[in-house]
Amino acid sequence: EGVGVQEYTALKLRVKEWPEAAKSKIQGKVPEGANVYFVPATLRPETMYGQTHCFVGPNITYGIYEVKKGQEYYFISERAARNMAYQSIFPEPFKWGQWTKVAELQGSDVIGTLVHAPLSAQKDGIRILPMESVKASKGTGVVTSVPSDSPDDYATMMDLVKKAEYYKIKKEWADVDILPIIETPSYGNLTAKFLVEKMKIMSPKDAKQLAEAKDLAYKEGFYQGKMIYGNFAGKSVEEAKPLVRQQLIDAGDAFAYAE
Ligand code: A2H
Repeated sequence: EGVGVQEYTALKLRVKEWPEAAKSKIQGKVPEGANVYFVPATLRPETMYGQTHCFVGPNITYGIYEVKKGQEYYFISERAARNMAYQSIFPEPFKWGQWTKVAELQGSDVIGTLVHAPLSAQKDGIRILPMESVKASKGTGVVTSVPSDSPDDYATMMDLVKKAEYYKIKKEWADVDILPIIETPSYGNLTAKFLVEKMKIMSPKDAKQLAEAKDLAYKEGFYQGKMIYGNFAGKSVEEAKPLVRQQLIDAGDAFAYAE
């Protein structure tokens, strides 16, 4: 990928309910009553109202890392934990470059976890689901899904709904209403759906086409998009993006993460 620094917004999705496979792996390692957060890295904080799921790579190894002893823990890739340690994201008593892993899990262990997603219109929570194209080498290895505006997320969601049995998930976990949050002149108010259908993308494995759709969606959304939902409805996406980001950070629901 490109040179230079990518400034992500790292969002904190609090676990409300673990599946059995995860429970047995964290028992005795994560204290009872502690908060564990899935931490996706996003470049589109203004879209967080539209979160419907959160994706992990089923074959990726993740860790649960201590942030505040007995109180706060992050579910992320080992690589992200190391990067965070060198960005002083883990507070005292951790020194720069230090981190503590309390448990290790596969993405497949956490499928079905229910998490609370900040700003999402899905107030009861969203589910952790599998996405084969998640890269262990990017961000935190956790991707929050916004199927209204991300073609990758939309294509993955459609596949999960269609093949719920194959993916060993409950269909209703995947089949969530898609909320229009941004209006654009060329693609309407469900940019990802529009592009995936127009370009006849049939599967999340159509990588080349999806890359093209992602480019188009990103440019149109950022430069021409207008918010039609949330605290900054009426503002342009360009204006709203830093405002939503700051609001999330001020609320303690997100932090800056760079790589
Ligand atoms: B974006 P860049 Cl609405 N593997 O967030 C695969 N994809 C990953 C990832 C990983 N390990 N980590 C982050 N990402 C996704 C929202 C969004 C995103 C929308 C539209 C476009 C979009 C909701 N998903 O990204 O390669 C995350 O998805 C298209 C650029 O570092 C993150 O932002 O440029 C984006 O890719 C980071 O991609």
